[in-house]
Amino acid sequence: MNGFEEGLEFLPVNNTKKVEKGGLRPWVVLAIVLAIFLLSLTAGLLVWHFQYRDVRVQKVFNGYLRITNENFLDAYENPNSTEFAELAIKVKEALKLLYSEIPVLGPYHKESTVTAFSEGSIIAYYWSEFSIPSHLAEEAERAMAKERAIRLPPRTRTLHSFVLTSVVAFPTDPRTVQTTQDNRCRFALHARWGEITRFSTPGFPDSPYPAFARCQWTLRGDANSVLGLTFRSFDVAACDSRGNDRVIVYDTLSPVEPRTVVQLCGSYPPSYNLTFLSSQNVLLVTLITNTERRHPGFEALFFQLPKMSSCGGYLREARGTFNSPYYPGHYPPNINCTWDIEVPSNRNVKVSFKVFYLWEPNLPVGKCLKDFVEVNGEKYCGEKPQFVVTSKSNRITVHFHSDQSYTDTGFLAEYMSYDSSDPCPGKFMCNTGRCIGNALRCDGWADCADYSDELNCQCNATYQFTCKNKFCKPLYWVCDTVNDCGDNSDELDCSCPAKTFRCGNGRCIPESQRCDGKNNCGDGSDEATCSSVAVVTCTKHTYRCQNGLCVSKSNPECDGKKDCSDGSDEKNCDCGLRAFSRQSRVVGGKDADEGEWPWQVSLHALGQGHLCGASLISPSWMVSAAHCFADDRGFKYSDHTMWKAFLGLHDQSKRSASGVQERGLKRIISHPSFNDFTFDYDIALLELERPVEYSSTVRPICLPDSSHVFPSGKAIWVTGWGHTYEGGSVVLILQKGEIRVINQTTCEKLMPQQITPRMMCVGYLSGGVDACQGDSGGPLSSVEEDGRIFQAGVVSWGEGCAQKDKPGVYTRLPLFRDWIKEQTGV
Ligand code: 4AZ
Repeated sequence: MNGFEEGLEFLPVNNTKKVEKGGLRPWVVLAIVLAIFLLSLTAGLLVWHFQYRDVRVQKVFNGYLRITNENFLDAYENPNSTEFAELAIKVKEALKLLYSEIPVLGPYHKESTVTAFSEGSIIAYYWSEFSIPSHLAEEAERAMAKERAIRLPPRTRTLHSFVLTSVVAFPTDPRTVQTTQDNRCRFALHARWGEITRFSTPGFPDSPYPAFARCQWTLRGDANSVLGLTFRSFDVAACDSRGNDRVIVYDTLSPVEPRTVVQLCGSYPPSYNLTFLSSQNVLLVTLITNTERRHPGFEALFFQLPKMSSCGGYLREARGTFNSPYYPGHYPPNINCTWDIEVPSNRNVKVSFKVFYLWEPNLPVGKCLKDFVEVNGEKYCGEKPQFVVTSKSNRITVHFHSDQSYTDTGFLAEYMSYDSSDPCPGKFMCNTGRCIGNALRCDGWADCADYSDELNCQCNATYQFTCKNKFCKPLYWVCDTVNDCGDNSDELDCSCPAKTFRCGNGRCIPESQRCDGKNNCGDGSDEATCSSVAVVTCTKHTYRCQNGLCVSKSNPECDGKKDCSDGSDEKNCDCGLRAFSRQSRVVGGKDADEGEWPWQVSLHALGQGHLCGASLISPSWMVSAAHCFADDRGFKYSDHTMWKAFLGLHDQSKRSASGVQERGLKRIISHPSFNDFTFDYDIALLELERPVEYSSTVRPICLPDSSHVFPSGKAIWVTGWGHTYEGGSVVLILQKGEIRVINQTTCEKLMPQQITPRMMCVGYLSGGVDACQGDSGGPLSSVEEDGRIFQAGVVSWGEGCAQKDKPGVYTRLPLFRDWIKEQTGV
């Protein structure tokens, strides 16, 4: 046996001897090593090739292009027509040719699909699918972006027989990625002149829209029209960070993000203006749902309008108003308007923007990169409270620009001429140019957006404190643990020694007594802001769980955190929430929005109309004020048969509107200790003849536990149809006002000998916002932790309405928690 043969032999185990004896020649070893090396290299290359080199990613680009040398035929609207099919083939070929010129796209183009055509001359909507090696994916996107940037003219391409311009394609909007082609939820609608077309999510309003759905509505109008789209009812799953269910409206028939008009989710009250305009004769509405949450969806109307030939104009009157196109509907994308305002030559002009909503998602604040209003060379955008722009001459030019994506409500502006030497006759002028009543100057409240009404004030020492920054604030806000001045000067020198805690009522207690579960202050303020929850000895100021244990945390009920070991603090929490996740943008008004206070009830006495308010606490029970049911001047108000309760009511003139539930009363339980003279214990419980059904406008408010604290300074809402001024009359639309809890000592000083521990002052010492006749019995709604609304009090009495130093007086609710439970079981 020769050595070569030896080398080829794959060393049988029983032949070790040979190896030991003879050994291998070096070149044989080298050959083996080399062979192994080559083998591994090949294997590695193969692995790399299959694993990485040839890994492809599927990319879908959505886009549209314009064919300028062909005319639109009606048949192009129907994807099943032969005309559509023929044109689609030509477009696909043109696209193929176009991609073939781009090295990172051409070889990887799989197919293109034409989804629709619209007028102008012809716009073709398509998507193109590519299978691109992963390492080229980014380059391909860049190439496509470069292609988009070549907006034509100036360059026009002739591909086949087409003259193409504006070929654009965007990576598929990730929000619209479609896993299955489900034609059951695709609709094509065409508007007719003078007609309004209705469409809705499948099953609306009786059953919820499908889970995991991909629906789309292609909306069209005639050539040269634009479309208006109004969501009449809108309720899809609440918006969350994962961006689950949503409706997206596009100003084109391709779902491309840069042409989004609006993205909607959550629920909107009926008064919210959800009207959108297109810039052309098409709109695409998509509904994408990724949850199984059950919501009714939407009902929408659309219609066509003649295309606006121009907007803006020449305004030559001494005063007038103007607004963004289609206000209060959302302005259309892609529009520019200019208003040229000129007033008599000896006067100046000011423009006051009463409403201003030019907001877009994902934009840096402060820079007006997209939609804006430009006046005097300055751009304004976003959401703004009322502001004024003035000119130094008798002319001013207002320019409005809306870009291709995202639109908003727009603006409403008033212009007027003024005398530059006296710009606010009889009023105070804010540095922003706004004129406000003189009484609002130096009252402790910033009425000017820039606080200028509260600067350089001479504070009235009898009831005001002078902050270090020169603001004047009510004396009773000093040392109340709230930084009212802004520079904290009202909370310094609050004469509590070191290592002590200053209570909300001014008492000083040792720091060690804070958060020990005992109400050492007497007003609960030492237990109000404790982070950890401990089981403590029960007192009347601690929350008692169902298992009898008490916790140190104040107001733990229904705050979304389980504080009791048995979880009882989070039970029975079907209360205090509104049906609509979005609030209307009623501007500066005091009119409540529909569904904003769904627990508010209107009580009508036989033949006398609305007399009192009440609040709903369960399907059969309401809370009101006992004085509403005290017999008076021969009227038996204590007789339950003389009352009617209206629930879900917004407008007193629309008591038979759908959504309003009218009920008689079965029983009135006035508090046995109610004192008709002092109004002490001014609370009553009313049982409904028949339970109400909860709906978007009828819902209960949460009742606070007996240990619940509403600290002084807290902002609370008062609502009702009562008089809007002393001696006025009841109003039609439910009103709301924001007021603040006033501490008990101040309250007692303001109305000596009249305030009992059952009463609480809430309002402003400066007056202005207050409850009034007809609001009695209505609730004080306090927004608590986790957004839930608790009833803090019942409107009871006051010396007049909205007068200075005479805040409204309310019956405290927590004191009556056990009594309510005893009487009603709620
Ligand atoms: C009333 O007569 C009434 N300013 C209610 C509240 C207030 C005044 C009067 C508080 O029903």
